Amino acid sequence: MSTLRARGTARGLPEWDRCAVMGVVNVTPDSFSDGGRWFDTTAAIKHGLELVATGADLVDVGGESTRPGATRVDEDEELRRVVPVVRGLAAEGVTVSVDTMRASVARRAVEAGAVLVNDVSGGLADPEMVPSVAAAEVAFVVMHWRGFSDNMNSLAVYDDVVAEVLAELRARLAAVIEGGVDPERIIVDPGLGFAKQAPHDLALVAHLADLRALGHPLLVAASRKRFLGHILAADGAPPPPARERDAATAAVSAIAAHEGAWAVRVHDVRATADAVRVARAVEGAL
Ligand code: PMM
Repeated sequence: MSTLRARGTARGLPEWDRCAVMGVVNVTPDSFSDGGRWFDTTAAIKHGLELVATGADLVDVGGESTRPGATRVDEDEELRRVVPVVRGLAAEGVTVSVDTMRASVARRAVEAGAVLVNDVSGGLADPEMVPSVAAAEVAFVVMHWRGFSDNMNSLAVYDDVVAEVLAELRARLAAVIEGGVDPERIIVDPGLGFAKQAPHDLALVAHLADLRALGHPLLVAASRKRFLGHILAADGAPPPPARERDAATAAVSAIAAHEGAWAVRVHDVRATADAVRVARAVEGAL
């Protein structure tokens, strides 16, 4: 079976002929890599359209920062940030996903045109999320998650990170399917940087094939994350800032595409779109 065919797609989403590129629009003042830049609705919509123009297949809109240590935004504020941006992008024909842990935000975003709910907690943060996604019949990202950002670093303890993430994801997938979400609509994600230290993230990237073997389309979201900063830090020097990690991000995108990922979630779309094209050309030459 070719890698392309093995990649799979999620029902309700367009089928891409390669690893898709998910561009990120964080409508937040404090996301760790682009906080504050797209905080205004008009700027956020414009940025989403720019991401599509540079090669994004879909755009992920979020209104709550999940950077390590972040505290939660309140529900009204999250709705205020997210819904108009989802509506504006969907009205322009963009395939939109909503990055939220709240069922109310997911429901309103779907009404506004989102076709995928990207919940970094995999439905654990809000008991209404799984029933809401099941009822809405939209695609759902189930990410590996152990707890909220304010204390997730203390949860980054593993004997065998790959085995434990796989086991916890399997349990989560079973619960989400038991809760009524169509298995064909579920995408899995290892949750790089969430309750993980740099060596954990690296081990997971090295074992993407095991994550693929869970049998669902795979989303990989390495963009600008701390483990890339660790890799890039020169001897004794601090890691480069988040916005100087885009070449490293594109390297992971090429690896993920080669390993059969369904999509990669990135801030800098252009470099990753090229990386994915290269991976596809190499596959084509096999
Ligand atoms: N990471 C962030 C936000 N949303 N969604 C998924 N599915 N997977 C991730 O790893 C993920 C996510 C945090 O990154 P950002 O603040 O730079 O957007």
